[in-house]
Amino acid sequence: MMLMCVIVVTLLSGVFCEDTETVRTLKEQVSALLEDVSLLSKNSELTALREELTALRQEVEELRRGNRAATSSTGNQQKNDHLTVQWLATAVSELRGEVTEVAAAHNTSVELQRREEINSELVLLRGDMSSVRRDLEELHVAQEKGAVALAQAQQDVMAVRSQTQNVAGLCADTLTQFQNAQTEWSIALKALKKYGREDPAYEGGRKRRHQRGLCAQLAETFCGDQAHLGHRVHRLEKQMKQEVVARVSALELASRSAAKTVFNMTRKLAGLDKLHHSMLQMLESVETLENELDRSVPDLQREISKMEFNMAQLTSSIALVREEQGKQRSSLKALGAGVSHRSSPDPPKTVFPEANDNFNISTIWKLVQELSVMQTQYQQIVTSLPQDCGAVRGPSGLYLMSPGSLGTPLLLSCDQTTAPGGWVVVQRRVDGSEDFDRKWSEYATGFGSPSGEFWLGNEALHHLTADNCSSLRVDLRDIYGKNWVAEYDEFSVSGATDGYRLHVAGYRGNASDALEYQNRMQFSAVDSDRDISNTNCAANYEGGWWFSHCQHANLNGRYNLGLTWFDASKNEWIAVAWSEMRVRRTSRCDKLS
Ligand SMILES: [Ca+2]
Repeated sequence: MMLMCVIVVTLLSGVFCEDTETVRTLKEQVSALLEDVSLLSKNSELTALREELTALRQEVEELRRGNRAATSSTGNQQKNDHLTVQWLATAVSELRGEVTEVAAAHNTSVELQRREEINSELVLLRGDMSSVRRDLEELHVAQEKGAVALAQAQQDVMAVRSQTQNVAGLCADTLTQFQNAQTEWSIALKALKKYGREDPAYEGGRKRRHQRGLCAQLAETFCGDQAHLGHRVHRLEKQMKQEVVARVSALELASRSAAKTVFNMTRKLAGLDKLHHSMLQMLESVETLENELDRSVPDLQREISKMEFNMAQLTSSIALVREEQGKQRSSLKALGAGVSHRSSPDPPKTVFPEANDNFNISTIWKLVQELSVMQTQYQQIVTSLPQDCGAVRGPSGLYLMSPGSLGTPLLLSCDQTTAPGGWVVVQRRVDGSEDFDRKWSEYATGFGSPSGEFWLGNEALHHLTADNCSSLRVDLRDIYGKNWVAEYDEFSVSGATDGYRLHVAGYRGNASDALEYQNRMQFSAVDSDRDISNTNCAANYEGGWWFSHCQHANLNGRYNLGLTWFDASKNEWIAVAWSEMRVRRTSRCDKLS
């Protein structure tokens, strides 16, 4: 192929030397065609192209020969050359179109190959389909055969039933015949006997013989019939028995099978009933559990918040215990160092004042008298002081007072703003600046400043409330800024000998009656555990209070974590950030007095 194309090009270049540019262009086109042809050389459809190229070569040869013959005639040379070139150009363009077609055919062949693959797969699928169809047809045939056999069996069963009915009818007929024969036989016998007895002299021996012959004939006939009938009846009875036995046994078998099936079905039904019942119960239980869960969710949330609060308190307590242990270790070390440094066992010398010569008895007596006067004046001043803030007519503030039988003046903080006024503020927590983790004696006398955080003192509280004419108002503000109030119509604190026991009654307010849990309890401090708990509540919560087991309310505990009041309505602990306790004499006692 390549060689052929090269020849074509050579011929073209030799013949049309004058039209060199056109020929060059044609050469380039032919080269491009050669490249295309070389790419498609392996394609089987190039045969036609090859043939056309051969034809082209032959035509070119003829042209060459024609040119050589007409060399002399130069008149039409140029015209012929032009025509040839045009023809060649047309041929080349045709050739190119054919090459394009060949390429397209090549692409088509790839597609055809794919189609063939798909076709082969389709053929395989068709084979599978026909196989399946055959199987289905076989199954259909088998089904039809089964249906025919079933119909045949049903027909057989019907025939057997008909035969059985026929046999039964025949048997009944035979029995009827037999009974009729017996009846006739007995009638005949009676007639014979009658004739034999009543006509001994009638017509003589001829008639008697005839009767005897007739009688014998009848007897023979009936006897023969009777035997035949008996035989038939016996045979039928036997057949009937056999059939009946077979039927009965088949029926028994079927009945047993049916009974078994029924039993199984009943058992299954009972099981299903049980299952259904259990399912219903389970559903009910699940619903109940869901309802209980829904109901208990708020309680659980409250418990969780309570536990979180307690956890925080415990964590704080542990940290403080550790801190305290560290302090105690330091103290022990210091004590040990002090003991080791004590080298001289000399006892301390006590200096007693020596008697002055000028200090005589009369001077002492005079001094005692002056002192007595001063004491009387002091008592008068103290007695003239107001006993509580109810007697104060001024605004809120600090006033010197002498509550009850205390006998010593106290600087009390009066609150005239909170209705109805006349409140003695006995406790205040504001910011945790005052240490409330104090001993019994400090709680007895009181500590802190009435203008800030303070505890009035158990002794003062006792004297303020000893006549049981006081009411208590507790004001709280939680860490979220919400205000709470708990008021008690009755409030009193017993004396030191009774452990400053708490008494409250007549609650009202929005903070719940949390003090009731600790009502009638003695006061406890870190060094005086008077609660009913196995632990030391005052030490745990770092503040003195009327603890029981330990607390539902505590306003003297460690600031933030120790300050609590239990809100029973929501079952939640109020995290107290600010608190004030006020005491006021009630109008009830004023009326009594
Ligand atoms: Ca205790």
